[in-house]
Amino acid sequence: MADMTQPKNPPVESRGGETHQTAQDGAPVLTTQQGVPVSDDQNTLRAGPRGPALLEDFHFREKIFHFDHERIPERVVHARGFGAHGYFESNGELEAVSRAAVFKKGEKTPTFVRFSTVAGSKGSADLARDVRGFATKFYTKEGNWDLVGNNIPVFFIQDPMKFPDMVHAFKEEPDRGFPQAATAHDNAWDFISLTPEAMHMVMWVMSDRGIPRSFRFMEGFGVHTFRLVDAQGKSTFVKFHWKPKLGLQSVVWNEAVKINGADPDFHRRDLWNAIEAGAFPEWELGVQLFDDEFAKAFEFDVLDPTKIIPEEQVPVKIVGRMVLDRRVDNFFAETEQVAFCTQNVVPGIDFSDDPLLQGRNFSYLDTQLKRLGSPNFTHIPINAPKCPVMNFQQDGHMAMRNPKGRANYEPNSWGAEGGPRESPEKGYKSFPEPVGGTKVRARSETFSDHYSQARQFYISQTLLEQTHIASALVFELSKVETVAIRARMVSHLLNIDAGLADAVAKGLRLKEMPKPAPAAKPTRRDLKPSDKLSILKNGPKSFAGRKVGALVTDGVDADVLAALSKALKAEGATLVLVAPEVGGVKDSAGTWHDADEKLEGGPSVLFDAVALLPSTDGATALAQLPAVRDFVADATAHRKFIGYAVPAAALFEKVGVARDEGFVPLNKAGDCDAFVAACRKLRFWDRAAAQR
Ligand code: HDD
Repeated sequence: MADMTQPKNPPVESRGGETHQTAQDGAPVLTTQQGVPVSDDQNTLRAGPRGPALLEDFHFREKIFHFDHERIPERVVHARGFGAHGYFESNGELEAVSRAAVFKKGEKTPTFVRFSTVAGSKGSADLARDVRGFATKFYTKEGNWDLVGNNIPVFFIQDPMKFPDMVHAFKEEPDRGFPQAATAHDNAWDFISLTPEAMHMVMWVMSDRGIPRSFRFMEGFGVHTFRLVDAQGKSTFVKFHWKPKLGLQSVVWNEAVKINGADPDFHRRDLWNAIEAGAFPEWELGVQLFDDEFAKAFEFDVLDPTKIIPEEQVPVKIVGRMVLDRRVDNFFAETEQVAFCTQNVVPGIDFSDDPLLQGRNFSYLDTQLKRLGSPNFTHIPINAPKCPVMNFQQDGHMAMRNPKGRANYEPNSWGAEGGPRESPEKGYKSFPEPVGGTKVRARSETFSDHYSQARQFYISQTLLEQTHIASALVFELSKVETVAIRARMVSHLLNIDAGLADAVAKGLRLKEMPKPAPAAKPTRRDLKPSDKLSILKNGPKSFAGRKVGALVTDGVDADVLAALSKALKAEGATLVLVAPEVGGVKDSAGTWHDADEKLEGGPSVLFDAVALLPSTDGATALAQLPAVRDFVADATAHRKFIGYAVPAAALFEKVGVARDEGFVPLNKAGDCDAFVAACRKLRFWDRAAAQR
């Protein structure tokens, strides 16, 4: 059963000195921010019980003053996110290529990761179709390294000048203030269809990558080409990849829409519960390494963030693993206040001249000042390095750490007491890349092929995944009111794949097919498909980390329930009990089982597979409940594996679903292993395209 135990409240922060203890239960005494003990936190100070409030009430005024200032500006993008602590363990494979301490063999470095959606506000729902942020802070021995990536290896734009326009277009339209957390509107597709460089990224976002099942089942990418620098100063180009140990998995769109209603915190809860249950999510860090020679010979510019290097061309080498094993103690203090910045690099890691990366290096530091209100945001524990910080920067709002002693400048003649000094040997040195050129505002011609890799992505997908891309485009563009924008988008699709353009044009019922969009390069290169780009070709081999929702009633077969629970546990998966009432059910042996969810609050969209285990009487009663119809019909339509006991047949009949091989009998304890084995495929894709 799902382990929902909550931790005890963490101890109240103590700032040293004695805490006042209450006489009754040993709990600390409530105090003001000044540490003054509070006698009454229920009533304001008044002139008589029915009299006016008194200005003198310092406790009330302080409490309201603090409350009035609780909010800080949300992130201008990636506002909704969820973080967790963990560690990165290096296997030493990069020791020869980078001098970074984090890559020493066996080195264990604390990390903090924040996953996010991009367009929605802080309170938006988790299953929006969107890119997911995957930002990692490595607290290394030589300072903090931030790898601020996404779950998609390319980006919409090539030049940071366009970032504000892109974000404005994607977010709510400014006059009406909607739609929230959705690109399915005119402004977004107007901008995209006027920005051919976005086409590759559009293929990714419209694919199932845009609706991941869990943060735990997503890849992550550093996107840009970076440099690694060894102890002798030699540089190697690198692209970073995170590979989830539990494999890739996404939901289907109809599920996403329903999950957003049933549990808008689906991704947050999933990560929280997994760590709580001790099923720590894990990723391997992989790198693609290449040199100048490869960069020159590669058919695209390695500085162009709208391009990938296929893994078939430069294989991904695993250099370590990251485990997320600790939840935050406080969401605001950690997840909200964490401040990532692409310019946070450490000796051994350096930038490339990717223009987007260079622009990002300015934006992140700048935005943190606005968001966190002081240049001292690095003093907040979640942002503070875990190695010594020694410099002469001082003062400012909320300074927690000022230089000690007389010297607050350098050079000085105070000797050892004069504070820290620079170190040419140990200090960060930028790679001495020779640069030169004429000052221009221009896009390199090597950045101009916008369709070849978009097509490569599309043709690398299974037929089913291609259908999903077409349906996503039809859905999004059908929310666009301006027909000319719909048609302009189809004109780009013609440059990617004629079949895709045709499917979308038909899905939108365009009156006529537009001409292909003019392309900077008339000839699109025909690239080979890359299997690594498909989710379904890279599915997990086990059902570990997944959830089965078992719909149970009084009289549920005790043996089957016990065996199912055992088989799932052995697989590393979770059983969630869904019952007509949350109080629970009594099984055939008379044992009581508390339910994890009431049927109406535990629809099948929240699970990877379902088991219908009613008794005969239970099935008759369930058949009367409208929520059962959705439970069964959705599980079938979303092509989930459905384990069932004989009495559940009455429900299938009532709902009108036909059984296929994805329906696995669960009538005796011995059936459970076969059901779990079937679930490893995650979905019974062979089920005829469903009605929803
Ligand atoms: Fe960005 C946040 C990832 C391009 C400007 N970005 C932000 C976060 C992630 C990314 C994961 C959230 C970090 C967190 O959890 O706190 N951004 C990317 C990737 C990009 C990218 C992978 C392209 C490869 N970003 C990008 C550009 C600019 C920005 C081109 C501006 C020129 N991004 C920001 C920002 C944010 C941000 C405005 C908002 C909140 C923050 O930084 O801390 O500075």
